[in-house]
Amino acid sequence: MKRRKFLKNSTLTTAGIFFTPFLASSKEINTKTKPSSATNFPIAICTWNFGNATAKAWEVLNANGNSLDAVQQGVMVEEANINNQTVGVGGRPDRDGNVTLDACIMDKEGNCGAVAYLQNIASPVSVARKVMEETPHVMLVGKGAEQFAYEKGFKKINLLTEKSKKQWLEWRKKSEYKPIINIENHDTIGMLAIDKDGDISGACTTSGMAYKIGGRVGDSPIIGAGLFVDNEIGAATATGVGEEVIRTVGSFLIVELMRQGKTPQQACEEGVKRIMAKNKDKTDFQIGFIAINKKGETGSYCIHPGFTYRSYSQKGHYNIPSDSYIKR
Ligand code: SD4
Repeated sequence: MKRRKFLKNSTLTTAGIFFTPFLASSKEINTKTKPSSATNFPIAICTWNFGNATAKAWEVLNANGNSLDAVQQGVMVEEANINNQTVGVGGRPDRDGNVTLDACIMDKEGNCGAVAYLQNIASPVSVARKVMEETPHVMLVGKGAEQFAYEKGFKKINLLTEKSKKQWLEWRKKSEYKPIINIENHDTIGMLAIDKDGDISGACTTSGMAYKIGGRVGDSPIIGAGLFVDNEIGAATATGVGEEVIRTVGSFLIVELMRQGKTPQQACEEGVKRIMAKNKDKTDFQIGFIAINKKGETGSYCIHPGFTYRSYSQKGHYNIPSDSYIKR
């Protein structure tokens, strides 16, 4: 369901929690992998209502695949989805009309790879994984990242769809650059998964803020900001105004808070509160965090109502509305 529609239809209470089972029949929740009663894994969760992405990740996990493959293949579903105008192909361009993509991936060993300001490549997360596995580096950007992708066999494609081009041309008439993302204007996918062995991985991928200044990079490809995984503790990922997430190193902060004993829910709440403490007079922006701990417990928190996350495990496939700092 489109988020705008979700907001309209939602009967979210201030308590903020009710579960919407995804279309999937209960058959999809089959029993190849059985968690013990104290744990809830395998599991995949992702920002927003991307049920096709979590379904793909679950397919990998349920076939005894590892969490790294699950998160990569899961977020690739949205990278290829031309109707998602904040990720991959079909993403909204910067103010000059260039679609520039940011992504990162992190595994159970703490290995990580990232690309930023990458153009003309459909799956930045896959390039990020190549950076992680086939180079001594963590992050490649711009032309260097693009060249690297071609060397690894990725094809050059036009990321700007007619729909995004039309909207950009319309925007150009006024060229009103608003660095604040409207809360209706972002759908970055960050995904966290635990496989049958209890190992955690994460991935995050985006085209960033619509009509951003050329060269701008947000939190999504920054390890610690848009994504962080510590296989001993848990993982977190973010969506929303990247500048604010970077300022608090949001995902790292949340994992560290879990290390100190907070639940994923408590840690996400504290992460948002830290951001709001630095923005006393500014509330017109959205950020959503999701987190998972080693047991497969999950949590989320956001600034404004409307953020949801998907969860797929033996317990079912749900779209879970997040509680928020600002109540409706
Ligand atoms: C960014 N965090 O580039 C991303 C934007 C986002 O959904 O989350 N969009 O700042």
